[in-house]
Parts: sequence; structure tokens; C-alpha cells
Amino acid sequence: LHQQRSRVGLIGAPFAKGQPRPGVDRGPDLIRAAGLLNRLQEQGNEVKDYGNLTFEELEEDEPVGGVKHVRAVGGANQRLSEAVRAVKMDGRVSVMLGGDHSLAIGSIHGHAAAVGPLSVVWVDAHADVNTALTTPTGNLHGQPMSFLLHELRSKIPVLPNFSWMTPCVSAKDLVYIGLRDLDPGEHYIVRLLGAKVFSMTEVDRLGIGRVMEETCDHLCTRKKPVHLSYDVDAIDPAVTPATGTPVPGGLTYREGVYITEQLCQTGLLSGVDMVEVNPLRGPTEHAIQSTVNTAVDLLLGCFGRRREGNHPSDFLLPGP
Ligand code: B3U
Ligand code: MN
Ligand code: MN
Repeated sequence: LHQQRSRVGLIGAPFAKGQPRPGVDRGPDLIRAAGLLNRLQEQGNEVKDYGNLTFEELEEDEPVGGVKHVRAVGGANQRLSEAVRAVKMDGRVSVMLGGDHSLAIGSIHGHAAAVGPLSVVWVDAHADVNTALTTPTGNLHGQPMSFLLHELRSKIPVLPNFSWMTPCVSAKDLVYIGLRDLDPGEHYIVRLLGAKVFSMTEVDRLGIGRVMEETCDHLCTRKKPVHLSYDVDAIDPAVTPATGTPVPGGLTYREGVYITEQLCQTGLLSGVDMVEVNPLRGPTEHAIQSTVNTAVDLLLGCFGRRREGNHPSDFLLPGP
């Protein structure tokens, strides 16, 4: 049983231009305010907060073939990639607090730049694998995986501020969990490339126990460092309502946490994203707190928290 403590490096990425709804840039500070740092430390992890990245305001960023804020998203991810790479060079597990999910481009790119080929576990209601040519919305948070996959290289048009990045993930190293809202082009791509998919149908059929058994078997066979990209909209909107594109029928809180507990146990977790927390989408203060607290609990699960309880390895029972 892995009960290792981790060195953790937190990066805040208050960025919202991968989608149209204001507020998702408040995610990093909200998640910190819920006590993430202290609670990770209480669990025995050594945590360094690298603070929030700042992003350039661009004067001119007209849509490119219907894709919105291309230059801003490209530039922000270039910065993020460098920041994640630096955290990995520092020998830490990177934790990127978003921000919208377009940030996975830089987070995964920087992670791979530092450690080499990765496995990616993408926990999301959405596959986020639209290309710039299949996107029905033009929002880049619905496209990050298309930029990252080697197999789609020839299908991605040249875009301004994206020349710094090249694909770094193979489809056989990608596992999706929680999917329930894919566009036709995305479904075609996921099937064509043969990524491992545990949609909500598989979660219903197999149960989360078998889903994670198969996921962890896959990861442990391949032995690559694991990047977990967790979109809070994977969880049911009853639990995480404060997010931009809630989809009914999601993972329960328990299933969501179980995923993190099991990934922690592989000992392979090397980078994590927690994205799409948007307080301006929560109808009530309670809805916002439920979303933020769930995001924190998912991160704690990634770094050793177990629901059965924990104790330090040097625990001494008081008494004579
Ligand atoms: N697939 C749609 C919707 C979407 C993707 N990710 C989110 N929403 N959060 C798109 O815009 O590509
Ligand atoms: Mn997403
Ligand atoms: Mn999503």
C-alpha cells in the first residue's frame, strides 16, 4: 500500500478566455481560500505555492475560423507550460488550479516537456477533443485534447500563438472517465483513435470499482507518469453546480473521490489539473461552497487522504 507523502507545487491559473462565461478565473483563489494548502500539509505533504500566473491583455484577438480568443489561449498556455515544467524540474507533483479547461494544453505540455511521455486520465462530462475545425462553439476549452494528441497532428490548422507547442500524448495513453456530452466529431475521434473510455454508461454497468481497477491496471502496465486532468463538471451538478456547462447524470461525490484515492495508490500521479470551478455560475452561496469544497476534497484524495482515516507513520499511542 502506497502511503507516500508528496512534494507538491501549486500553480494558480486565473484564466477564462477558453470559454464565454466570466468567473472561472476566480477558481484558484477560491480553492486556496477553502484551505487547500494547510490541509495538504496536515496530510504530510510538503507544499510550495508558486502563486497565480498573470496573463497578457491582448488588444487584437479576432476569431480565427470561428475559434475564439486563439491568441490569448495560446499565449496563456505557453506561460503555463513553462511554469509547470519549472515545478516538475523542482521535483514536485504539479497542481494547476484553473481557470477553464483550455489550460490543460499548457499544463500537460509542460509536464511532458519535463518528464517525457505521460498517461493522461481525463475526468470530465466532456471529451474536450474537438479540433479547431469540428468545434460547434468555437470555445477552446472544448478542444485541448485535440492539440495534445499525436494522432491528430495533421488535423490541426496552424493558429496564432500556438507555434510553441507540439503534441505529446498518444491515444493509447489516454483514459476518459465520466463522459456524457460529446459532439459527433468528438465521438468519431475518440472511437477512431481507440482511447480508453469509461463513459457514465460504463460507470453504470461496471461500477466505479471495476472502472478504476481497469484504469489502474492500464496505467501500471504502461508505467508512465500520470497526469490527471479533473474537470469539476464530471461530478453531478447536484454536488458541483458552480461550473460553466453542467450536465445532469454525473459522478457522485463518492465516485469522484474514489477515482482520486485509487490514482493516488498507483504512486504514478505526477501532475494534476482542477478546472472549471466558476462561482458566478452557482445559484447560491451554498452551491458555490459545495463545488469548491468538492474540488478541495478531490485534490486531498490525490495526495493521500483516505476515507478510512489516516495517521502519520511515526504516530505514538499516548499512555504508559
Ligand atoms: N463540446 C462542446 C461543449 C463543451 C465542451 N467542454 C465544455 N463544454 N465544458 C464544445 O464547446 O466543444
Ligand atoms: Mn473539460
Ligand atoms: Mn466538462
